[in-house]
Amino acid sequence: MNEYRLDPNKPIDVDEILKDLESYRPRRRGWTWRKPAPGLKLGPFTYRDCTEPLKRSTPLPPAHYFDNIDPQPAPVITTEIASGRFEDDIRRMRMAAHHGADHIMVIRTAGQSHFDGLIEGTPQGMGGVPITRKQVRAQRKALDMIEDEVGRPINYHSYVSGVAGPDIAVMFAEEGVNGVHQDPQYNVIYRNINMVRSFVDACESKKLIAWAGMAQIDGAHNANATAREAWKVMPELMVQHAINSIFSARVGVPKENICLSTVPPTATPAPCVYMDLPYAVALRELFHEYRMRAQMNTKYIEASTREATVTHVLNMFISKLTSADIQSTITPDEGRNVPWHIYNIEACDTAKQTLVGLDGLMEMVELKRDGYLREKARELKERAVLFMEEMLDMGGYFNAVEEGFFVDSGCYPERNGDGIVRKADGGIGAGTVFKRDADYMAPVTAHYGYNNAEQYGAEYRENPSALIGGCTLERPDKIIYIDELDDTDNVNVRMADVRDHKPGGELLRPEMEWLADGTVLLTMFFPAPRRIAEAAALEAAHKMNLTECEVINREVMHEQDGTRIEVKAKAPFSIRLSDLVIPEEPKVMGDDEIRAEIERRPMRVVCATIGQDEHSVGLREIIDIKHGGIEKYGIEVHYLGTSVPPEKLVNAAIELNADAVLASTIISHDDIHYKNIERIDRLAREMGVRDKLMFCAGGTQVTPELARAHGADEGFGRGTKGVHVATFLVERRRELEGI
Ligand code: Z98
Repeated sequence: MNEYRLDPNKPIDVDEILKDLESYRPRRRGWTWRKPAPGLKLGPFTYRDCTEPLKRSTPLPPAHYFDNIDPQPAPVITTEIASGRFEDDIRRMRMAAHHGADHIMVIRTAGQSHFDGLIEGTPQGMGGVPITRKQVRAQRKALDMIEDEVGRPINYHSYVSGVAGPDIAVMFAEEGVNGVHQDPQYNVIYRNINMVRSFVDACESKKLIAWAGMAQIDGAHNANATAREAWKVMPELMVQHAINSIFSARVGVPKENICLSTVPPTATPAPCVYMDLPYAVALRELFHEYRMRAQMNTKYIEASTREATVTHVLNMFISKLTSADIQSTITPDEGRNVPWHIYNIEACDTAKQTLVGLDGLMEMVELKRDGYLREKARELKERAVLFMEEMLDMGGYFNAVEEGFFVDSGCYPERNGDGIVRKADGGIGAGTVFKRDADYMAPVTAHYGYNNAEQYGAEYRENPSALIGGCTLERPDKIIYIDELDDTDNVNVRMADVRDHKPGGELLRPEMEWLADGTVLLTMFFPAPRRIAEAAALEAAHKMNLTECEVINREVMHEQDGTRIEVKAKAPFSIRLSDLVIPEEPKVMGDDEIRAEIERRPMRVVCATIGQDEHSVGLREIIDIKHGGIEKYGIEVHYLGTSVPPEKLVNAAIELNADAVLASTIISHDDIHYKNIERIDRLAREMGVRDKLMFCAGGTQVTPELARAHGADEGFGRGTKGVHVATFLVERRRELEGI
């Protein structure tokens, strides 16, 4: 076993994760919920609905105003990762965990549902990752390390469905997978897998889910995403939830591990909260014994991150008003067909920010107990019950599916006759279910139904695998680990191709989903109609020497006056670390520290825009309290105005007995800015005050090096903030006084 551990100061080393996988064993089984911490105090605040904070994490952007606190909301936060290359997803998992995700779902490659057995090795996927033992083991191993780093268990998740459902369930139970989607209705309706086979397989799969303590998520939300008008299938969604939930409970999955995959069915411009909230209430009332996994609406998602984010936030508002045990985060990647690392992470931040922002909401507001909300919720439940009753009348689920009951675009009991029809003897795997022979014997753990083990002794009834000294669930050494089957399509080949860009090394290339993929996203605006703007954007990207340019989002600002375009393209170059000139990071002291120092020892500065220069905005940004300028630390500022001759500035400094002069200079023709800097330095020397007068020069064309070379103590260029100048002044004064 190798001793690799994550170093917080280094990129995760996927090579190390891949070492010794054949002997890696998961360290635990089962799903983990967050630990509530009511009354949690962090920085200056008290939280009501938060959970234990992380040991190491990346707080939200404004956290630096609040002691860098990073409160974690109550629901488990999901991110879906699906780039097709599991090795790159490992890096994304670490980022996601640091932003608060503790449920990592790996989407499967297109078509895996139709494989009738396990895949081995690590082939590359399309629209998802081929789920194999090696891939699962590597990611679980990486997550074991990541959870040590962030100090919170991370639930790893994928799908137990398709023709090979039970095979996958066994592998997941062996490999420490913590959560799964399992719902035979999904097979039947969306993958056209035979219904008898799907329900029989589901019994076996659910037994394994129960044995391994996995959380199970159903597939009802897929009806929402598929239906022509998603809000019309609300009654049906409840029926689907009911079928899978009670089925799972009967097979033995504890109710607290059965999660309903619920989606607010609609999105703006529909009056969505008015429609979605009664539905959410109805669901919580009918299914109060189960867990809610709230997924965001994806049906109406377009390619705009802004729009998707608003939908996500509105959906989380519903979650907050009703409840969510797991909050999913989906990104507009679904609309653009590219999974980008950064949008996964942003969506996790959106969830964290929204839910923490809504902390304590339910202490202050309450859902009305009567009126429209309750009447609508009741109506939806009644429709669902009627649906269920009609289904029973006609002989049950299989008959109902044969009659096209599901994903019909009418709101039951309305019917539009456009539901998905499947035949009980049709679909993939039809005719593959056989009655067990009388002497059938299965000496395995977590097996559904009668398995003849007790013919060898009553003690084997509950423990049939004892007959063979334990099956792979008890004896992982019996697992046959296959490393790779394909010499050309595997992780080693892919990683060798980009070896020179290994994170932490000399070469860098922009990346969106795979290491060194070169993908960039450009936002452009053209004062032109959409079609012209699209063509112009592509042309612009070509002129930037980018390749594989593709418009992935267009938003009309005005039909004639402007269109916003987003282009995805490839940058066909790499950047050498040794070629980079990385300027020193500007020093900044803490606001409180500067304030305390100025309070103890007041400071006075005189400032002006010098020469014949009427610019004032830049300097005012540095001074004014409104923009976070140096005034806010209590520094006494005397502003002399614009076009101030250097003599006047120096004289004023002497008269006022100032500690410092700040000279702003924007105009740069004939190097006038540096000439004026030199003049101030010379005048101050001539008047004998230069050694105790600090002198800073600033402006868009000023560089620190040249300002110093021309006699200033320091120069401040573009991007300077008040805090940079204040830090310099405080530190310089200490230096001059030998403190
Ligand atoms: C989600 N964004 O739920 P394939 N089984 C069930 C599913 O819901 C799904 C699959 C299997 C969604 C992801 N759901 C979509 C119950 C998929 C996936 O055949 O490998 O695509 O099965 O988070």
